[in-house]
Amino acid sequence: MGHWWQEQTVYQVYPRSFNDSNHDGMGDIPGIIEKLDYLTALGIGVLWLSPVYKSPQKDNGYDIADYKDIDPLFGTMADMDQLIVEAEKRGIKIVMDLVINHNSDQHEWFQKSRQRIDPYTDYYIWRDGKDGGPPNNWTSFFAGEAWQYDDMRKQYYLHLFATEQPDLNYHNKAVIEEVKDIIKCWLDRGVHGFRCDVINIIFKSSLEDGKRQLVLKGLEHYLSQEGNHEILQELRRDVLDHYDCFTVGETVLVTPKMARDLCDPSRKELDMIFSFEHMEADQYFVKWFKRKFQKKVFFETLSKWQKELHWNANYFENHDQLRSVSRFGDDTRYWMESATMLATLLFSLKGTPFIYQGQEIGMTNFDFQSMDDIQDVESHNVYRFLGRFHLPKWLRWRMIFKSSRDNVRTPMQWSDSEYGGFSTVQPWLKVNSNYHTINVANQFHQEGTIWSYYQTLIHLRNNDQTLIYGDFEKMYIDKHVFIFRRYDEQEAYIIAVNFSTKKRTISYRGDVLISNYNTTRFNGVLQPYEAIILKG
Ligand code: TEU
Repeated sequence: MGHWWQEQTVYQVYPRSFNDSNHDGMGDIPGIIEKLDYLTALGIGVLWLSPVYKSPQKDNGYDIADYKDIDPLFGTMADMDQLIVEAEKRGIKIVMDLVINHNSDQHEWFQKSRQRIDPYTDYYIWRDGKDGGPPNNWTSFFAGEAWQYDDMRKQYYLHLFATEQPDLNYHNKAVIEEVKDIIKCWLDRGVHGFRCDVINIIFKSSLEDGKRQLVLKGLEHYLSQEGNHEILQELRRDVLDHYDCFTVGETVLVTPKMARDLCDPSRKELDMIFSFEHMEADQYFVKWFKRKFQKKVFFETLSKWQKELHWNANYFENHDQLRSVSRFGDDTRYWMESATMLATLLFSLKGTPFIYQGQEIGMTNFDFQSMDDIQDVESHNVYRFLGRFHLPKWLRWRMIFKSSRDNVRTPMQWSDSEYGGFSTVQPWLKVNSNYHTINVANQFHQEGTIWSYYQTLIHLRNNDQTLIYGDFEKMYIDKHVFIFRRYDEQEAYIIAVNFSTKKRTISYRGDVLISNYNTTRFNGVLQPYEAIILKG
């Protein structure tokens, strides 16, 4: 009926924090291979690998220096080939991260471009300065100006992310040909798709000044431009369509209309996209300004995207976000209940479910003590940037620790042995001190754990056409409760979740397909953080 990538659950591995096999404090590819049986047991069909390419690691691999080589931190190309083969043996398909908006200033193309060596001279976006400053007023996603002056070339280059991540020039056909070649090379090696990093901002239509706005000045010149669509169609037509693979776009600041233009099947661009709107229900304006989690906004937003798109890439966590149990649930008193409730919601929405390593055991946000515990380039840039406005240190620190991406990047908690069983030496980022209680060994194949609940849910969804393909209909939303229906000609389910610490009465009753309270016959009262799927 559909495609394999609609029926499977995708598990995201953040390689540096997954499993360290060679005792250097950094996760690696052989470490992932060791854990493939673990993923099979969970029921995973697709593994998305955050970047393992050669990289100076300024942005943990999202700054690629060679798309066709593996960083020695993570292993070798032989390890990578073995991972693909071993995964395939277990029915797991590998999906790579494709980062093509920018790469690293250490990439050979950039090094040659700085020296105006052809054909690389125009591979990046170089301009002369204006009035003694940068070419325009654009600002970076990582705070501050989006331009860096290069002493060698005596010009500025554009970088929408870190200074060490120069943006590629998509007005240059040669760049598009390079990208096709990279995609082809990985598909030929046996991977089955790509998660495409910030894929809706790759084409800059003009380099005019941006509108006056507080952050991301310049956005209107590069967000989802027509040229962007043309490139995606070309990649699809010339390469992707010749393979059994899928693409999921990471699409920043996307609206439903933009999303449809990117993943409507008839347009042949992307297969699905990650939208961000539901992740904004606990912030004002940008993520650094946190506010109380607005549950109703969260439910309404999820509902809206369910209605607006024919197929969603559903997620509550990834390597840039926070731990969902800490963020949308209650990671102390109702840790188990809220983690399993969130899981039920995720797996009963229409679309492909994506989970992030550690989510299946309810890992929580990190217990940082100071800026020294944080490695992330974005966090450090923003901390410094806010200093320019004389924000006191305590306030800046508060903003960072509440929103830093390092909250989810701490090492995977495998057991209660030292360093959480992730490594035998001090890892690159501290292990959350709750590893003594929250770890895989405590939950793996044990009744009544978050892990086994995920396993059950994955199995349930994998084998239920209605949960996979059924239509979505919103039934009821209030400040705590979200109820919706999934249905097709054969079957109908009512899904109800209670995002509160109090019991809530709803007007539905009936036999339960699954509940995180083991309820079998539902009498209308939802327990704190209870989730149920009702039959019929
Ligand atoms: O993220 C893009 C992106 O929008 C985030 O950086 C976002 O701005 C930030 O995390 C706020 O929540 C992608 C990758 O997922 C991220 O890890 C990279 O740092 C970034 O692109 C640059 O490649």
